[in-house]
Order: sequence, then C-alpha cells, then structure tokens
Amino acid sequence: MMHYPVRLSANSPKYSPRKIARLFACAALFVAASAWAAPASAPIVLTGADRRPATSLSGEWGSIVDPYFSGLFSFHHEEKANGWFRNEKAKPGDTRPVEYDFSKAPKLKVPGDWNTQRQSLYYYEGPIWYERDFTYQPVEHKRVFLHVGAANYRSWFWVNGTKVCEHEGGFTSFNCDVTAAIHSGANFIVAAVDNTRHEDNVPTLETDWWNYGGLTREISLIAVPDQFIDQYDLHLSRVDASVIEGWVHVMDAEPGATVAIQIPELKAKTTATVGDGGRAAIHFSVQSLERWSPESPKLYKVQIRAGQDEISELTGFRTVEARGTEILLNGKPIFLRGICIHAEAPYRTGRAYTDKDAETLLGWAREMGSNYVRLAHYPHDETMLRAADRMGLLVWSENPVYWAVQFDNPKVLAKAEQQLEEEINTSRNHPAIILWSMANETPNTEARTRFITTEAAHARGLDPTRLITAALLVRAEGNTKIVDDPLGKALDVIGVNEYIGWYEKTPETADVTEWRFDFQKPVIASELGGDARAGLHGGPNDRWTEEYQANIYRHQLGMLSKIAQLRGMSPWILMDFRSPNRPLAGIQDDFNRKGLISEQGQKKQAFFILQKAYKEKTIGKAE
Ligand code: GCB
Repeated sequence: MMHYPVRLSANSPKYSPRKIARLFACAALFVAASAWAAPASAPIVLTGADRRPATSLSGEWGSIVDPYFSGLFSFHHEEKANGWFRNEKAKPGDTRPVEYDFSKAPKLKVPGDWNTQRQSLYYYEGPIWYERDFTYQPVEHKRVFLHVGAANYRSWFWVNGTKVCEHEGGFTSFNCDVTAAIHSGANFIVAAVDNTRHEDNVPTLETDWWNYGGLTREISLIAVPDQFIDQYDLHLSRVDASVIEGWVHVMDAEPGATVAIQIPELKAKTTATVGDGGRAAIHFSVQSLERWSPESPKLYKVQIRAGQDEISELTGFRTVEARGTEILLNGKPIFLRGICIHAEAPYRTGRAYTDKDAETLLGWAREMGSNYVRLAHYPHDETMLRAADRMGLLVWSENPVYWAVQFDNPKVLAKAEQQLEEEINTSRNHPAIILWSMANETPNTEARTRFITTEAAHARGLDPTRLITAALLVRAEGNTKIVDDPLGKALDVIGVNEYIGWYEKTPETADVTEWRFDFQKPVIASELGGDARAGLHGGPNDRWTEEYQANIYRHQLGMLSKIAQLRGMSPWILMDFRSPNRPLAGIQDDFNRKGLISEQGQKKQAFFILQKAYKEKTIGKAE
C-alpha cells in the first residue's frame, strides 16, 4: 500500500509525542498554509463541458519528478503543510532552504503524456508535479471550474496554494470548483499526478497497454453562473420517434426554476420546471426530425437555457434496442462492421487526444468500411466521441474493468462505479455511443459475476437508453467454442474475444470450429486477430508476417459468417499500440503488432481483406 492521503487529525492513533513536537515546530507554517487544510470539494461532472467557452491552460508547465512523493507527504505519509503546491520562491534571508523551483524546472507539455515527452520518463511510474502561472479575471456571480479532460491515474490540484480537489481514475473528465481559490490578476495552479499501479486500482496492476502518465487531455477553466446546468440527457423516445425526452439538471436551482430547450433547425421549443432534486423532466414533440445513423449522421444544435446559464449542444437523435438476437438501430436490424481502437496517437505515438488524432483513427475505420468502433479499454477523449458523431461511427465505450481486478473488494467496485458514472454522465448525449461495456476478459468466478452484474444494473439505472455489454472469455471443448459464462445473463449484447490462429492453434482451425451460445442474445466478435510487423513478408504460416495475419483474417471471416446470431465484429485492432508486454526486439519493440495499420500509418495486408469483406458486405446480413 502506498501513501495515499492520510489527513492529520488530533485524535489520529498515529499521533506520537515525536510527531506532536514536530507539529509544534511547524505551527507557523500551518497558520500560513491554513487554506491548505480546508477540505477540497469533490469534483463534479459537467456534461458538454467541451461545448462551453473556456480559458485553456494548455501549454508548457513546469514539472518536477518526485518518485518518493516527498513534495506532498512527509516521512510518515502525512500530507505536508509546506508541500510543493505552495510554489514557494526562495527569498533572501530565508531561515531554511527552498529545495524546489517550478520556474526553473524542465517543462512538460499539457495536454500530453510524460512518457513520450522525455526519454528519462519513458518507463516512469510515480508522481510528477506540474505548475503553471496564468492571469484571470473572475466575474461576479460566476463560479469557476477547473476542467480536467483526464489525469492518469490519481491527481491532486491546488490553485494559489489552496487544495481544490483530488481525483482517481485515469480516463474520465472531472471538474473542480476553484471559485474560492482563484483571484483577479496573477494566479498559479499546481497539480500532482501519480500513475503508480496498485492492485486495488481500476484497472489493476497488469494491462496490455502503456501506462501513460500525466495530464493527458485538455485542461481549462470554465465560468458558469451561480445556478448552472451541470448534466442533461436528451434522446429520442423508443416508443414515439417524434418525441425527444430526457432531463436537465440544474445545480443549486430553486425548485420551480425553468429550463427552456430549443432546436432552431426544427423550430422546436419546450420549457420544463425544475423539481426538488434539481431535475427538470423533458418531453416534447418534433416535426420532420432526421434520425442519426451511420449513413446519415445528422446533428442538430440544441440550446438549453436555465436562468442565466445557457449551453449549446450539438447532438443527434436515434434509438437502439436489442430484440431477440437482433440489434435494432432506429427500429431496423443492423450489423456492426467495426474495429477496436486504443487511444494511441497515430504517427507521433503516445496518448491520443487531439481532433487530428481522432480524425485520423476514425478516418481509417471509415476507409475500411466500418460503421462501428470499439473504443477499448477505457473511456476515450471527448474529441473521439465528437468525431464519431460527425463521421457516423457507432461506438462501444468501455469501463476499465480489465482482466482480474479485485472483484471481492467493495472499494474496487466503488472505484469502477465512480468511473462508470463519470463516463456515462459526461458522454450520454453522443448519438454515436450505443453500447456501454462493463469489462474486458474477466475470470469466471462468483465474485466477478456479482461485481459486474452490480455494475451493469448501475449503468442501466443511469442510462436505460443504451445496451449493456462486456467482452467475455470463451471456453472450448474440442473444436467447439462454448459461450455459457453466467455473466451473459446480465448483458444485452454478448461480446466474445477469441484468438484462434494466434494464441491457440492454427488459422485453419477456424474452419472446423463450431460455436454454441447459451444465450439468445445478439453476439459481437469483440476481438480476434494476430500480430504482424508492417513490411515483414513470408508465407501464410510464418508468424509475425503480414501474410500470416492476413491468413488469420481469411479463416476468421469464414468462421464468423457461419454464426447465426452474430450481429457485429471488431477485430483487434486498428493500429499498433505501445505495451510493455511486447518486448520482442526487431518485431514488436514495445508495440502490440496486432494492428491492421502500423503506428506510422502503413496499412498491412489484413486491412484490405477486412475492407473488402466490409465494403462488399460479405460478412453480416445486408441491412
Ligand atoms: C486480449 C485483450 C487485449 C490484448 C489482446 C492481445 O484479449 O483484450 O487487451 O491487447 O488480447 O493482443 O493479446
């Protein structure tokens, strides 16, 4: 266990006379740093945060690498009153040394993972401090939030020396109220980000992707009125395709306050009243609405107003349902021709976050003939979801419950649920998302089934308009693959991962493989594939060559086309991605090479095989 925040309190059993003496010695510092001791409020979710005017804090931040986290914790793991968040400057006559100086420290770009910015940080796991000066002009009756797109894995934030929040989870956005800490003119912000892996984290110790650390996504300041729209959900009714329904939540609203919604292009308007819980229920009819679909990803500007607050969302309207073994999009059966994608940046490598990253990755998926992408194995950046909305790609979005997290630990369930809530509440207005995935390849145990069933119920409670899925491991008896994992009961759509021809047997084994499903539900082949180094050639049985990978795809496509209840597929994976599990020199060089495209954009033979199957619709029923 590490030194996560143990706050000082007078009745702490850890109090020893020695510590008390030390505390007296530090009393002066405590007074000076009293703002530090004030409890920071918990971060909140702001739906559509990226649609609000913002002051960007991107750019170069001073950075200090702090492997022992001595800038925050003293040697008994107590948070220090004189920690580095004070951004102290040495003054002549100081009676003690100031042993850090952000203004002289090397810079790190924000957003950006640290691993690909500095050679010495390539393998670094631990805490790093960030500092940035900025000027700001607060406006009366406005609250200011620090919006953090993502900080992997755990992060702490201070504005002008006052703690504003801390957060756990590396792939979801959060917002910290900094109103009381920010002032007019010169300000500074300090962040500490720690990407140390722990067994009770979500994800846990081992993953097959690089543990990129840092402030990996956009970070900005957002000003909102005292009463403001924090979350909303607007979607098309499954019962009546001319009705838009959902809710708008107004933070700190007086009951009886009004919410007004307008869709100018449809000349549609409605108003609703905020009830006790701060929510206004929305239900209104629209004429001649064009529904969002991959063929026609129509987006509408939707204006939401509550008191002084207004947000202009760009969204589309469609329905998704599972009926029997079908997935229905806008009431019609659909086959998901897709591909898995990691948030690895094309060409430059590192964590993806820019619009350009999203357009390149999703552009390749489109070029291949996809109508769907599985964004593995954690929630991706909002830029990816906006691009999917625009480009007409249906999305599987995933909670990072990956492999064997501590399924019997209630704290771990709470962490998974917190990340799930952040994921859903942030991105619930993206028409592209149709599937919430609870987990990937989890061991079939009672504790696991209980954990994910609870998570699934939670997701359904938060969002009953989408389908719940998970990527399951499959067991085999001879050449029969059997899908009878009891977790299937909790899912609307069954995802199955299998690697025939790579981790098991030969590509040709797919030809004689039969499938048995114990669930009459839609099935997605959520992973399949094998590694190939782009440009490496040989025969169809020479591992690591493009020909071998292509051979796997040929046989897999033959096998999959015989599965009656198959409703989609997303082979592993669009682009090669960095992973510490892949050290094979000259071939992998720290990259999982199952991409159909290399990280430098070279398309491998298998790309064209899948493209042909997707474009000619030789896989899946023609819609
Ligand atoms: C899997 C995992 C994925 C890995 C992949 C592989 O089953 O779900 O995260 O990267 O296999 O390449 O082994």
